[in-house]
Amino acid sequence: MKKLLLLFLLVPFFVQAQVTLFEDDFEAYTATDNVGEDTDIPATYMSYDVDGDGYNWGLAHVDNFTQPFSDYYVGNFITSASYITNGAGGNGGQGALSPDNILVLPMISIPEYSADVLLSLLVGSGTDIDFFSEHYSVIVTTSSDQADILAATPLLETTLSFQGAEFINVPLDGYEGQDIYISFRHFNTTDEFLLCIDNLKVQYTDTSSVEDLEAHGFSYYPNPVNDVLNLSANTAIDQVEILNLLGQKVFVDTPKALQQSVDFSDLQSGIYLVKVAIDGSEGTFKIVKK
Ligand SMILES: [Ca+2]
Ligand SMILES: [Ca+2]
Ligand SMILES: [Ca+2]
Repeated sequence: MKKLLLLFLLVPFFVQAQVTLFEDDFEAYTATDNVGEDTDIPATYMSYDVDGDGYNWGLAHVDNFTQPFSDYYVGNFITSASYITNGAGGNGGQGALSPDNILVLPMISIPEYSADVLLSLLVGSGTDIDFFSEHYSVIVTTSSDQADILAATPLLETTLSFQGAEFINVPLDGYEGQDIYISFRHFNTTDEFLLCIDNLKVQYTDTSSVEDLEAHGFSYYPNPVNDVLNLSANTAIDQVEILNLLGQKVFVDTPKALQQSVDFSDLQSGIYLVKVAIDGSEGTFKIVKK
């Protein structure tokens, strides 16, 4: 019994899990070695060459360069050029460019019960200490069309003020329950060097709680449970999921009924998270198995 009480103290009552929606360090791809001159992006991404010069976002690897790119980026990263070194890469180099290149991430579904949705990424310049003033914006749209991306008000628009790279955070508030596209636009820059991106991540805090289910008359008993957990509501229970504290799903069912019994008799003693969905509302609560 003492052990059980200790577990209660260690686990906060409200479930406020940090959830990763999207993550990419670009290490799963093969970058072609024609730095800044190519269009080799991951298949799930899109890009637009708005200025139409044939140069666009492309994957590169730190080892593609004679300069020390590994000081700032790890392995593969994605880059758009405003200058291509003469003789570099496959096409012999082009000198100065005035890019207007858009990179669009795969669609991301932001859950309804989310808060503090945050985009984080490593963004920076090339390695030339005199050429780092790349201008870029971060844009969120619910369509991946070029015209819609160009018409949207950017969440962030800035010019790199330093040589090197840094991690930045861009809050994505107000997109709960929507499917979004995040874009990076490299533009309003001429004759600098490279804008580079690595270590993309989108995460959020899961705010679902059992209060959201109370409007549907939801209740459960007993807790702690020996054998059978009984769930009931006055609207059909759409889904029940049970996870252990390692996040492993140990039970899932879609009863579509006002009542549901869950057999706990084969589960080990300990704390479980029960996730219930009713008519678009979601709630999570803890159950102790004796
Ligand atoms: Ca990387
Ligand atoms: Ca490449
Ligand atoms: Ca271009």
